[in-house]
Amino acid sequence: MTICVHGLGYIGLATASHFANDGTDVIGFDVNEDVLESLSEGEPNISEPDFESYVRDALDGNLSLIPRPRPADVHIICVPTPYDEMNGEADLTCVKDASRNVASVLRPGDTVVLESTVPPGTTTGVLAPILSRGGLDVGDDVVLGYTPETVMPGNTLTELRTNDRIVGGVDEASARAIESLYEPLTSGDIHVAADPTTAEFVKLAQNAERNVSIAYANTLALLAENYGVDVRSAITLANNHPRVDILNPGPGVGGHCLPVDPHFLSDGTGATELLDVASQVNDRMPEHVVRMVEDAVGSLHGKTVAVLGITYKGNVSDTRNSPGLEVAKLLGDVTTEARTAMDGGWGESSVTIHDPRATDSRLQLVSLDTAVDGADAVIFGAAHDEFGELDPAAIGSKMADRTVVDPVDVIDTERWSDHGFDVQTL
Ligand code: SAJ
Repeated sequence: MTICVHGLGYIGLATASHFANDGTDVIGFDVNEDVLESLSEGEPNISEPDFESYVRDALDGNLSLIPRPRPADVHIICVPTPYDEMNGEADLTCVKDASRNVASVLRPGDTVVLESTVPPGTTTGVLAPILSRGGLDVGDDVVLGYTPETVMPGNTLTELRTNDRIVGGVDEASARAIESLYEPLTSGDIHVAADPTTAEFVKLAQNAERNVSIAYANTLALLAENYGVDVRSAITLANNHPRVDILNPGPGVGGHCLPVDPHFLSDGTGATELLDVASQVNDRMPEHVVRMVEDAVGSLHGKTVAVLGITYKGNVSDTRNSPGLEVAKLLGDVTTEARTAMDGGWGESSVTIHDPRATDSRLQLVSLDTAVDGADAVIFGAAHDEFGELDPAAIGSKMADRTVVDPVDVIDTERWSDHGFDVQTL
């Protein structure tokens, strides 16, 4: 059996490597030649070391890269589905392109699986019609279904091997064929949904639930401030109830999944009101963090603030929709176009940004020493493990004033307080 994976981003690469390392011949295709080139040079550019070496093993073994789509027994589509904000809908351009690529090499008896996160109805309403154009009948001639990826960036490999999977086929035979394809890959259970649309809905329901739950935690954080209550200890106490499991507050919700996926559920009926409010609550958190700094240092005018951690969460390199970066942008100009930290933004403060994991060259990232040198305040925007190890005495000795705002709960507040820091937390 040969599997062709279409789209070698984070998920496509994980999926392709997983099948290849399990002994299957895999061919990987991506429309982006730069991706193919860096992979063929053995540079997967992944921030998780174990995942990176896993991909290298696959490239040294059963995974080969191809410059154009080729026939294969199984086609797995793992392409991006960004949110088109202008039109308020999912941008399915890549899914349609990949479907056309698959259709161009499709043979009777082949299997096609979509893994990308998509609005309910995409597999049957968008993918199936494109595959049928050449005269093949989906279901009768071709196995077709949807199974979403659910791995947590930062813990990719473990979750790939252990997470349950949801599978939805266009008919019973398709569902069973896809179930047996993925069965050897995970120690988790495989759950067969009624159809692909249900499986697509379930994936969105999972991420939308998390977004709402985080909005609830953020709401509690705002309320707790009014009562002088430490929200994290309150949540820990509340979670002792057998049916309560509140998540953690933070500077906002970032990444390419949680802030986007709830929009994919929207069908224009207004039934998504709760999801919309949750997103608004989360979107307002970066502003709240800036206010926390402002309250601590007085006017931000002329002040220098160092933002440490601008990836969308701790221990990843991805800066998409990053709340920490949003905090920095509210404070001042953080792009390389601004050669030096500039006045501007919210309080005409200067902002410096440091991140040991981020790789976005458009950002004016500086070393830790440069970032904190002369700063009036430090904000932690992402909970990288490295930040938990920082020495408050060394940081404080470089700063103009000792204020630290930690909405991501990464430092030992008592330790930093002992070194004369005014510590603000969520
Ligand atoms: N966050 C909080 N408080 C929390 C948890 C997270 O503020 O208690 C923030 C994070 O800091 C980050 C954002 O939410 O900014 C999203 O982070 P995350 O770790 O919750 O999720 P992602 O986006 O990295 O991955 C999610 C996961 N979905 C679920 O857990 C339901 C992952 O399993 C999915 O595979 C992934 O989306 C995806 O690709 O859809």
